Amino acid sequence: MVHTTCPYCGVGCGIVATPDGRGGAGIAGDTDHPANRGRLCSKGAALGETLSLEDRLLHPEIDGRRVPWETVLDAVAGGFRDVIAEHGPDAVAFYVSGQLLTEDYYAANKLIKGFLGTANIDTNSRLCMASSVAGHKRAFGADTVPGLYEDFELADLVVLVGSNLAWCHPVLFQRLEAAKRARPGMNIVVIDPRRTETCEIADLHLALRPGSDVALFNGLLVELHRRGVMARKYVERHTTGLDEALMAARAGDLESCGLPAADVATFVEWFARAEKTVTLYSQGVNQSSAGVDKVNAIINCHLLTGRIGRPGMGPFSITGQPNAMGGREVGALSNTLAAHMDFTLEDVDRVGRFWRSPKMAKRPGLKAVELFDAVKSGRIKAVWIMATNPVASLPDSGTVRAALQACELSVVSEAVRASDTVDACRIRLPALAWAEKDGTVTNSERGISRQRPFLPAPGEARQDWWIVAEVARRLGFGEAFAWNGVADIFREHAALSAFENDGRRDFDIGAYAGIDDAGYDKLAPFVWPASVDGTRVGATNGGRFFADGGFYHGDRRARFIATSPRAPMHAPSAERPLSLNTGRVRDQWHTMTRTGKSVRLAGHRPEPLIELHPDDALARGLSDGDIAEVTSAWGRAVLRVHLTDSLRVGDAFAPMHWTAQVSRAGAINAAVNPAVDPISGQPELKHTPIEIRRLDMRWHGTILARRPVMLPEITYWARAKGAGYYSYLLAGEQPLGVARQALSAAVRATNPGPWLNGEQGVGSVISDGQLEAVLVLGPRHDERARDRFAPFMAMDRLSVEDRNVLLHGGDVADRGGEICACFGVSTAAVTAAIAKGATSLAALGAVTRAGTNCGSCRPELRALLRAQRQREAA
Ligand SMILES: Nc1nc2c(c(=O)[nH]1)N[C@H]1C(S)=C(S)[C@@H](COP(=O)(O)OP(=O)(O)OC[C@H]3O[C@@H](n4cnc5c(=O)[nH]c(N)nc54)[C@H](O)[C@@H]3O)O[C@H]1N2
Ligand SMILES: Nc1nc2c(c(=O)[nH]1)N[C@H]1C(S)=C(S)[C@@H](COP(=O)(O)OP(=O)(O)OC[C@H]3O[C@@H](n4cnc5c(=O)[nH]c(N)nc54)[C@H](O)[C@@H]3O)O[C@H]1N2
Ligand code: SF4
Ligand SMILES: [Mo]
Repeated sequence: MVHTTCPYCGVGCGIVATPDGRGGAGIAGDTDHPANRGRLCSKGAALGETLSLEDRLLHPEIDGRRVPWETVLDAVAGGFRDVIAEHGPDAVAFYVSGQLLTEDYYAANKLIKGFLGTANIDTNSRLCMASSVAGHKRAFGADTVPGLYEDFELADLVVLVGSNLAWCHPVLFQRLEAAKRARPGMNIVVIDPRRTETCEIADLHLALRPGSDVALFNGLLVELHRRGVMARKYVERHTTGLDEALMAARAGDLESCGLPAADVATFVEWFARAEKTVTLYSQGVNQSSAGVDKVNAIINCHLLTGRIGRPGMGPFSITGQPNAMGGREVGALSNTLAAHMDFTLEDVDRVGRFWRSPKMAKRPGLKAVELFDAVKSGRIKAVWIMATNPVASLPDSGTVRAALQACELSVVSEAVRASDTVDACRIRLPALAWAEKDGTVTNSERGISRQRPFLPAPGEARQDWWIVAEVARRLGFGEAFAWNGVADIFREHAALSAFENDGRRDFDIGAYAGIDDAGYDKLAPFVWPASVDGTRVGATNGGRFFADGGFYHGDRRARFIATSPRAPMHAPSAERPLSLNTGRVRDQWHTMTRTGKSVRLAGHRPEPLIELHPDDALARGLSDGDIAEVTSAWGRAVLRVHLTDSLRVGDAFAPMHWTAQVSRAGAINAAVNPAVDPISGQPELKHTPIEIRRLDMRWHGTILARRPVMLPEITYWARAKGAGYYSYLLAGEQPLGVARQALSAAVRATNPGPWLNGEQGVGSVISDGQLEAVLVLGPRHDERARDRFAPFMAMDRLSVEDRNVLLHGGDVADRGGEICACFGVSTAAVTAAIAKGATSLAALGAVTRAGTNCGSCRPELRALLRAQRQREAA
C-alpha cells in the first residue's frame, strides 16, 4: 500500500495505491488526506485503467530512431550549447507544465534561468493561472491564495465565477454539496454564461454575457459601497486606492451583462448580507483578454468588505493542474523567479548567490503564445517541451505545429509515444509517469503532498529532474545539479524559500530545509507557510493570509485596482456571429493521453462535439447529431452537433480534449483565437468569433475493432476506447458504396479473417468464432450502434444465434449513452427508474447503483430528476 496524490486536478486528493504485482494497482481514496478524506471522482477512481504500458514512450529517440541515453543527452546538451554559442541564450527556450512535480519543475527552472542565462521558460500555467497570479500580485504584492478549502464549508455565501466545479473539481464540489445539505441556509451563486451541472446545487445562476464579469463586479462594488457594506477600519489601515477603483467602477454599466435586473438585485442583496462569503473563480475569469481585471474586480469587493483571510471568507482562485501551485512556487513562469521572487535587481542577485549562478537571467522571458511565435519566426532555435502538449492545448494550434516542425532543435520529454506534440518533435525523451514518479505537488489551498512511486520504472524511462540534471552536467554545471534524489532537491527548494526571507515573502517552507531522507519519505500533507522557527509568518487564523493586513507591497497595504470593462478582444461579426466558448467535460483530462486509455471514462462523451442553442441551429439548418464545420479566422474543426438550451443564444461550446490522435479534425484549438490579456499574457480561450455550417454527410458509420484501423480520407472520425477493442464513429461525403468498400478493406487490413456481410449495412470479421471487427454503415447517424454491437465484442465464442442477431443489426437494447462511469449505468436505465417512481438520488442509487460510488454523475442525475418534476408540473 502506497500513499500518493492524484495526478489530475488541483484539488489534490490523496490516494492509496495497492500494486497487484502484474503492473496494475488497486486505487482508493486516502481517508487520512485532508483534501478528500477518502473521496475520489470518476477520473481519480479510474486511474487503475491508465497504468498499462501500451502507448508509452519507453526509449529515447532521435528522428524516429531509438538511441541510447548517452547519445540523446549529448545531442540535447550539444544542441543547446551550439545555439547559445552562435545566437545567444535568448535563442533557446523551455516550455514546461503544471503536471511536473515540484522537484522536476525546480530543476528545469534552475537550469535555464540560473545557468543558461535566459528566462525563456514558460509553463502551460500561462494558459491556466497567469491572470490570477498577476491579479494577486497587483492586489496583494505577492501571488498569495489567502484561504483554505474549509472556507467553502464555513461560508454562508459561495459565489462560483467561471467555474464548472461539478466537473472540474468534483471532490471539492462534493464537499460544498455536503456543507449545503448540512446548512441549507447557505446560498450558492453560479456566474457562468452556460447553465452547467454545477448549477444543480445553485440557488441562483447568473448567465451573464460572455466576458462581462468586470462590469458585474464593478457594479457590486459600487452597490456595496453605496449601502455602507464596508469594513472601514480594514480599508483605512490595510489598503489604498479605493477612490480610484470606485470612480472607475461607477463609469461602468451593469446592463452590459445582459442579466435580469431582479437576479442581479438578489445577488447584491445576498453578497451585502453574508459576512462569510467566498468567491471562487477559475477559467471563465482567467482565460480572457480582460482576465487580470476580472480577478481584481472580484478581489476589490473582498477588500472593501474586509472579507479575506478569516474562516469562511475570501477570494479563492482554484487551480487546475495537480501542481499549478508548485510551478508558481518554483517560479517557472517566464516573468517570475524561484520561491515567489521577481526580476528585481535584488531578487536576481539573491537567487544568483543562492544558486552560485554563473549567468543569471536578468529580465523576464517570453510568454507561451509569444514564445511559440518566436519559434516560428526562427528567433528561438531550440525548444525543450516537458509534460505538456502545446500542439493540442495552445490556441491557433496550427501555428504551434508549424513552429515545431520548422524548429532546428525540438525536444520533448513525454510519457506517451504518440501525441500531437510528440509527432512534431525531433528528439523524444521517455519520462516516468504518475505511478512511477517521486516528489511533491501543491494543491489549490497551498497544501504540499507527496507523490510516491508504486510501480517500477518501465523501459528506459527516467524522471524529468534526472534528464534535466544529466543535460546540465554535460553543459559543465555538474556541481549545481549533483542531486542524489528528489529529497535533495526538495531541501534546496525549501532552503531557497527561507533564504533572506525574514517575512518579506509569503512562500516560506524553511521548516523543511533540514528534513532528512526518511522524513521526506514519510512527509505528511502540510499547508504552507511553514518557516524555520515553525511559525507561520504572515499567516494567522489557522493558516490563512491577510486577516490583519500584512500584504506584500512595500507599504504592507493591499491595492484596490481601478478596472474598466472591456469586451473580448475579437468581437463576433456578421461573418462570424457566434461566440465560441471552450472547456472541459466530466470524464476526460485535457488532451486524453491518460483518461483516453480508460474504457469506463469513454462512455460519457465518446466524440468531439459542439454545443449550440436550438435557435442558432434552426437558423443554420442544423439538427442534433449533424456533422458541422466550425470556422474562425484562425482555423477549423469538424464536430458533432449537440443542441442544448443550457447555452445563451449566440454562444457555442466545445470541449478542448480531442486531438489529431483520436479524431479527424476534432481539435478545437485549431480554431481558437490567440488573443491574450495584455498584463498576464493568458490567452482568451473562452471567446472566439466563429461560424458553423452543416456538412452534408452521405453516410454515417461505426466500427468496433480489436486492432486500430488505418482509416482512409473521410470527413469525420473519432476513436474511443472499448473493452479490448477500439470504437470509431465515422461520416463522409463520398457515395455509400465507395465508402463501404474502402472501409471494409481498411478494417480487414489490421483485423484479418473471413468477412461476412449481414443486413442493415452490417459487415463483420469473425475468426475462430470470435468477433474481430464489425462495421456498420448507413445513410443516417445511428447513435446506438456502438451500444448494440459492444456485447458481441465481449463474447468469447459467438453461438449461431448470436451470429444471426449480430448480422441482423445487433442487440436491440437502447442504452442512450452512459451516465455513471463507475457502474456503467446508461441514461436509459436511469430514465426508466425515474419513470418507475424513483424520485430522489437515494432511490435512483438503490435501484440502478448510479451515483453511489464516486458521485461525479450526481449533478446529472439531479438534472434528470428535475426534468421529470418539471414534466409532472407541466
Ligand atoms: N474533468 C476535468 N477536470 C479538470 C480538467 C480536465 O481537463 N477535465 N482540467 C483541470 C484544469 S488544468 C483546469 S484549469 C480546471 C478548469 O476548471 P474550470 O475553470 O471550472 O473549467 P472550464 O470548463 O475550462 O471553464 C469554466 C467555465 O467558464 C465558463 N465561462 C466562459 N466564459 C466565461 C465568462 O466570460 N465569464 C464567466 N463567469 N464564465 C465563463 C465556461 O462556460 C465554463 O463553464 O479544471 C481542472 N479539472
Ligand atoms: N481551447 C482551450 N484550450 C485550453 C484550455 C481551455 O479551456 N480551452 N485550457 C488550458 C489549460 S487551463 C491547460 S492547464 C492546458 C493543458 O494542456 P496540456 O498540458 O497540453 O495537456 P495535457 O494533456 O495534460 O498534457 C500533458 C502531457 O504530459 C504528459 N505527461 C504526463 N505525465 C508526465 C510526466 O511526468 N513527465 C512528462 N515529461 N510528461 C508527462 C502527458 O502524456 C501529456 O501529453 O490546456 C489549455 N488549453
Ligand atoms: S477531484 Fe478527482 S481529479 Fe481532482 S484530485 Fe480528486 S480524484 Fe483527482
Ligand atoms: Mo489548467
